Amino acid sequence: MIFRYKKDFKQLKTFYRFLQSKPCPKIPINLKDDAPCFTNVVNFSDKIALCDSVGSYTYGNIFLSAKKLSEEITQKMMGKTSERVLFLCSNNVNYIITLWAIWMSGQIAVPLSPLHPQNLLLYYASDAKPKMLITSPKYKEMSHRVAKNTDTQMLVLSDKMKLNCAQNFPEKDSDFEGGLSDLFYKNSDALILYTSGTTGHPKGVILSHKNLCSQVNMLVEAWKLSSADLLLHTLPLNHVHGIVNAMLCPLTVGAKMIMLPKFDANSVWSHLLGINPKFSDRKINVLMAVPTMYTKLIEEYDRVFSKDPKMKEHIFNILKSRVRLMVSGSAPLPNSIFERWLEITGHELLERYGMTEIGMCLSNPYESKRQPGYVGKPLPGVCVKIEGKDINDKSEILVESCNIDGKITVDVKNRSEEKGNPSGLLLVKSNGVFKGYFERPEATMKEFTDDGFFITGDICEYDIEKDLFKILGRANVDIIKSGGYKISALEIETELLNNGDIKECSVVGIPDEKWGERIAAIVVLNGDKTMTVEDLKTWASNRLPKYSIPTVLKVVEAIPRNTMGKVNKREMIKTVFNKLD
Ligand code: MCA
Ligand code: AMP
Repeated sequence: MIFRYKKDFKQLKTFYRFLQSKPCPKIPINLKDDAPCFTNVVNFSDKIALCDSVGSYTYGNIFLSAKKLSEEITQKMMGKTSERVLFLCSNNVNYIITLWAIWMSGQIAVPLSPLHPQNLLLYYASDAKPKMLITSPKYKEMSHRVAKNTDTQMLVLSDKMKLNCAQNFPEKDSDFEGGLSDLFYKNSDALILYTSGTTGHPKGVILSHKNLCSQVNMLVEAWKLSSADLLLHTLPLNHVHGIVNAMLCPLTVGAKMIMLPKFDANSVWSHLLGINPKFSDRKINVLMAVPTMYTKLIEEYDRVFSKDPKMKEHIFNILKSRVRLMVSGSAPLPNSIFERWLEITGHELLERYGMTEIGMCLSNPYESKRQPGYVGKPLPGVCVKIEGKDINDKSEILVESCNIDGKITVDVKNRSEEKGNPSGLLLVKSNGVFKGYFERPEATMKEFTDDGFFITGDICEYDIEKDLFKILGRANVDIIKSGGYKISALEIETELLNNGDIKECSVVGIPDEKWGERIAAIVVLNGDKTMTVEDLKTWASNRLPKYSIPTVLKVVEAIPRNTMGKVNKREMIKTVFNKLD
């Protein structure tokens, strides 16, 4: 969608006036504790839920399409429930129909990403032991190979499903009853999301319907999400950020979404400014994105508007008056981006902290000032602790903070002037915290304390004076965050060692303003072999997801080791790449 910004400037001004006048109604919703969001559809069945590149779809239509598909799934599953069903769909209505259909038939959804290479898809398919793989026609071949290799039955969505969903209108007396009993969902698993850790292969994080409801409800409450909202969805749909925060939240409250097939800075600006002709009557008021997306939006703004003061003023006025919430998360938001975004749009980005295993946990306030570099306080229903070490190197709790029944408490233990701000491992407890890793009871147990707190692996500080939490980074250097993706250095190293030219390697994340961290490989080559970063990228292109492929390569004679023969990655980031932590 190429937009000619200047040419449409006049249209933008007229539209701006129109926007000022039309508030959307808010439909009151009773938030449920453990039922999937399609059970709310009866409250807003004729409302538009989604606009994608094909058309617009009402809640009622999506519900009815999902119900039809769920009958097919149930039949193919021969009545069995709680089986894993993989699905591979683009970011459009097919994704929501399929997800709802899987839940209506009582199965557990395992979303796959088209960005993942064949070997990774095969790994997920063999680990999740699915009974079915559902895919849209676009990914039929790719999915067929996965299904065949793992002996999974495949269901290809009809080409017409999307069109039917856009065109058919529910009868007046349509029945929006669907799915299984309340009791079933109360005790059932909903979703498995794969996440990388510091050891072994990616693990499946099991989230129950209760977990998802809790994750949704806390955000609806904290960020005042409602049916009056129109959210621009630009995130991948195999992570909590894109699925729960940006999709299930609006679907639960009856809000509207514009879903882009993928993030594209030009297209996001067009939508934010309401000057995309196809969607010109839609005013976006909520955006959720990772810091790299905001960086890319700023780059695009500088490229297109920097020499046009009038346009800059209009952008500021439109976004300031129209948008009510812009969230950043999944990785630390650099202060420079916070400040620049404020200057361009008049908006303080609301930074929050979360994780696949726990959903969202800490958030800056919705109503008062947001502090750059900080992630605020616990969200509703969340308790956190900071665990440090005492002088005998024994673990001790330094801070405990909870948000219960609308009241946030913070208890700083053994407080003293000399100690400064307490910092240490962040521990979390809430109804949003996952049930466990799929078929890995021992790995699950290792991640919880005796009193049931999840050990995040993030180092957190409580700033006593500001009364705010701050994330200082990961305890383990082998977890890299790049573009908001969590990436295991060890998984990349394992893959690189399959390259016959590489004798030894070490992978690190080096700090980068745009990507958070860049993936850098330090390699020792066999014999007189040579390698450029382009060679490495080409070789890795069908072996690793694009975002996991090293973009920095250093060929060395030997991997630097300390006197004990150990590789110190933090030291290596400083010495080999001249970067400070
Ligand atoms: C791509 N490139 C990179 C990286 N990725 N270079 C350095 N570091 C990287 N990480 C290079 C590519 O090789 C390519 O180069 C060029 O940059 C453009 O890449 P492309 O993939 O086209 O970029 P993009 O499509 O614009 O992707 C950027 C993105 C994406 C949209 C920011 O990374 C993204 O969707 N991130 C979101 C991840 C996310 O949702 N995380 C949530 C998980 P060349 O042109 O030479 O090929 S965390 C979560 O869910 C928890 C609960 C939470 O807290 O939210
Ligand atoms: P994932 O497991 O992919 O969901 O990624 C979760 C991780 O992202 C967390 O453990 C943090 O390391 C990181 N993260 C998420 N939000 C933030 C944030 N606002 N600031 C710093 N790190 C964050």
